[in-house]
Amino acid sequence: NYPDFLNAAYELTDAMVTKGFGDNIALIGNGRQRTYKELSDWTNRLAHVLVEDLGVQPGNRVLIRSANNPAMVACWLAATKAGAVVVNTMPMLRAGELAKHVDKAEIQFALCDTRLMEEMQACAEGSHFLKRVVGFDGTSNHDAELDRLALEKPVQFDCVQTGRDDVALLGFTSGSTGEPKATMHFHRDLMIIADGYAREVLDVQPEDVFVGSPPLAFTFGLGGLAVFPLRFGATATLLEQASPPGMIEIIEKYKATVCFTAPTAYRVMLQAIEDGADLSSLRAAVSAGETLPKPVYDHWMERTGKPMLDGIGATELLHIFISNRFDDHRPACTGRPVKGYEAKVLNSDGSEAEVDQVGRLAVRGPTGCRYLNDDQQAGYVCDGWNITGDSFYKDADGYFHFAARKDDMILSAGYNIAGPEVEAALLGHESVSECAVIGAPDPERGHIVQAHVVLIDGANAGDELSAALQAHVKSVIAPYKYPRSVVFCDSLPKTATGKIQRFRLKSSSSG
Ligand code: 3SK
Repeated sequence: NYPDFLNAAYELTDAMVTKGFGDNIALIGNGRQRTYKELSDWTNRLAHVLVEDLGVQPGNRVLIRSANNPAMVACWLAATKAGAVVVNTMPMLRAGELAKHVDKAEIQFALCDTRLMEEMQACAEGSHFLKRVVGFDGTSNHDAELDRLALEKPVQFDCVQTGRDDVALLGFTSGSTGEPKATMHFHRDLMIIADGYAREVLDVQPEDVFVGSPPLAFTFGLGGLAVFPLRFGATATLLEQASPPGMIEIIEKYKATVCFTAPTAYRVMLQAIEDGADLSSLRAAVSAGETLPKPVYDHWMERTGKPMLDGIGATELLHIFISNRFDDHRPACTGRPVKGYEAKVLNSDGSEAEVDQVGRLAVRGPTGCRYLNDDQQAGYVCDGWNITGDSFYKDADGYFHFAARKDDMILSAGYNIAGPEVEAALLGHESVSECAVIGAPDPERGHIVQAHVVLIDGANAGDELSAALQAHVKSVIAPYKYPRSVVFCDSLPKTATGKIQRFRLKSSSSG
């Protein structure tokens, strides 16, 4: 029940001023803080530049290239106010990867942090679509072209009267294959994730201060670090390099209350708590993007007395659609569907799986999925149900439990072994910092379980530790699941959004 005409950026800025939040701090980052009134003025000036100086028309696609900082949020809001369709991109993308985005989405304009201009220009040089690339100063010192032009503009802007079902955002996902796909999201979708998940599960209040690591270019980050705080008059802190120590510093300094990050970062935070860090201001620790291992959930509960909120989302659906709740959470469990979403588990023939039977997770809800020019649509969406790449089971009480990604099931000597279950067991060992489990080809067993393990500082890699890890896994889960091969490594390959790229480990183990 949103009005026919809805501009998400207007709702998150000007409307917040009208509602009385003008003096609340909206954004903190790069050494400055901005109130809602300042953010509204800033984004209105920028929107004038986009329309009057660059010639952006409603429906034009605008790429934004930046690390997480207030200027990136301002550019996203300004382009949305101008009725453009925004494509937020990760700062580490190279020219060739940017070009794939530009071609796929037929992007005409790019707003780029001047520090990241080189690859953007290289992309623009060979592009048929890009008409104009403009630099902005991500450090907010206002000495780049976009900022200088904006200083001349008025602080009032009549936002483009977009329809609630007009596309506002293209969320790019590379999946596990590396080929980018774009999913279309409407203005109303941006409101729905805030009025659904953020209100129902997190109960966001104006006093909340958000912190986290996911890039704004990933819809997990855009929701958690921009849409959710701004919808409720709360504060978003933005870190260009969101390492766990950086997040800990922000939590202590600003008494942050809501954190969005992945389990690996929470493990580091737990160690920091042991070492004296004060993270007691955090009331909500949201974990997504990777499976939350039971030892991390248990340890967090033990140290903070509060549950870690595990959830699953997808770029295709914009944000989290199944989640635990503060008063309704279970270990090694992703929880129940968020208000407005339905979920079920499917057998391979498309029928609904029995209770406790692993199958493909399907979800239906108001925010997706709509791929842009992609034949993946027919395989992913069936009768309104989005057929995800994740295997889950639903228990008798209606709670959903992650089993594996479709690609993470290992068939070894006739046994079906879920890689994440072995990973969770390994993570319970004191010497393991991170790990990824894959099926490595084996002449006798078809595949064997192979663990790639990053050790904590001070632990010694070698046969003795390998054997200890194998024995540990056999002691916590069925022994046939133990990793017959253990590979010690310094780091694991990850996507820009922090997801472990098991397919890279697989290709190196088979080649
Ligand atoms: O887990 C994910 O991949 C995800 C994607 C988009 C938004 C939110 C989440 C958790």
